[in-house]
Amino acid sequence: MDIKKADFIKGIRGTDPITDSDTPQIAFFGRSNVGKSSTINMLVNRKSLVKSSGTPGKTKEINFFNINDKFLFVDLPGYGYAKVSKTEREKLRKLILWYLRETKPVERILILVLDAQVGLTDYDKEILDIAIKRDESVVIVLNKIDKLNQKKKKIAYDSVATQTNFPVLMISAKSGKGRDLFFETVFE
Ligand SMILES: Nc1nc2c(ncn2[C@@H]2O[C@H](COP(=O)(O)OP(=O)(O)O)[C@@H](O)[C@H]2O)c(=O)[nH]1
Ligand SMILES: [Mg+2]
Repeated sequence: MDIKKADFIKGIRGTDPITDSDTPQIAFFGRSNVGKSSTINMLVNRKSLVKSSGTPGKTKEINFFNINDKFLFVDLPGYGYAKVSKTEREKLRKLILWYLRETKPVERILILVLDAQVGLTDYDKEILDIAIKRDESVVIVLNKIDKLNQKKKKIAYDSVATQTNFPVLMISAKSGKGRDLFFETVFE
């Protein structure tokens, strides 16, 4: 996909008209450090549209980006960052669940980003359970596959694919591998 435009619109912490806009939303979920921000930057071919790594403070909001005036990328805060206080973590969890349950976009696809070496955690399963109950579209992305050899990639893929009926893709935000497949799958 040719990205002609990728602009930050705004970050929100609660009710805002943008959540219910009629522009399709592609929303990135996943634990802290799995590479959500890096993945978005790779997909839009920008080095730092989204601030990535080392700045957990930056990700307390749900950030919206306008892509090609056609759809929105939504970067959700990462859940489970160890250095964040329990109260703060609970707040983020509530914000993420609020976006998932209470907002009503006309069209939305959830992208659940996992670290290929870690696979599905309880947090990811909680997100998937809610998505299934709400009949949301989901694509699971196994990131950081540049760190795995062929054999480990297969193990990582099988372990996740046997636990879900959603499409599972393998990508590397670092090398760009899987970018075309991502857009094909999401816009199929
Ligand atoms: N090797 C490798 N490292 C990655 C990849 N994607 C992200 N990272 C690194 O993982 C860390 C967390 O990435 P970030 O995008 O900030 O994760 P986020 O918290 O989910 O948004 C950073 O140090 C990234 O450079 C990848 O595909 N391969
Ligand atoms: Mg991030």
